[in-house]
Amino acid sequence: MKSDKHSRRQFISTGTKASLALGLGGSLIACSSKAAGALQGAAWADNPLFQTPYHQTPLPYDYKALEPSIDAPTMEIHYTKHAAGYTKNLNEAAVAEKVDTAKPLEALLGEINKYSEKMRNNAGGHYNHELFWKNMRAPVSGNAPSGSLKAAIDTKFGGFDKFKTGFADAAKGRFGSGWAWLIVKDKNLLISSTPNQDNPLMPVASTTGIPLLGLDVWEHAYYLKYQNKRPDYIENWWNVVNWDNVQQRFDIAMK
Ligand code: MN3
Repeated sequence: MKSDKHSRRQFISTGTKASLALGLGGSLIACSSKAAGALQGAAWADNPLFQTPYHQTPLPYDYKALEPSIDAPTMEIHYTKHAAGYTKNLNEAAVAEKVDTAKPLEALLGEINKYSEKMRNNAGGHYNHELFWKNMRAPVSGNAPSGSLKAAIDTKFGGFDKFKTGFADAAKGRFGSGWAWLIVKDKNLLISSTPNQDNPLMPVASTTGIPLLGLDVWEHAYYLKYQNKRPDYIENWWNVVNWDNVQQRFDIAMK
């Protein structure tokens, strides 16, 4: 285990040196230290929960499982068309840019500024959706975090309701298309958001960190059922958050 961690650190360190070698100019130091921040503490990166493959994994439930919060037609189109499109385009970019797709996608996201715009959009798109599906489950009444995650949310945000308000504000406030996030940065919980298909693993994100929970606020995620009412979609989405999955990610991110 120890040697695995060591080799992962070496790999990340090599990646950082490779970005240095590209000579990105004045912003170089800020970028590379952000990348190191996002991938810091390689223990989490060694865990299978944080090793996303370059192919779509099967949805952990059927298309109708998240009803009424998210309707079956939306889920089917979202998974088979939108998300599948990102996966296909990611793999095209990976061939063109000679990426080793046997390695987890997280490593590439941590140095996304070495790659094309097509890679950024589709690596982000694929990663974000793979996480999003696993962040959800069939609706649970009174759905809420428990245990150490609940305690950390209470300490950081002053309670679950205040956290939900802060997260929903980030999701509603994201102009146009993007994502809202709950992340761990330097062993602290933070709420953030990113435009388009960016995510907090990318050094280009305004706030980098380890993603625990992501919410897709592209219109394709809710328009069929909610039309322009993004706040209603967000409100109902809380019923299908898989807090067990978020807790597992939290435990690993805090190690
Ligand atoms: Mn989407």
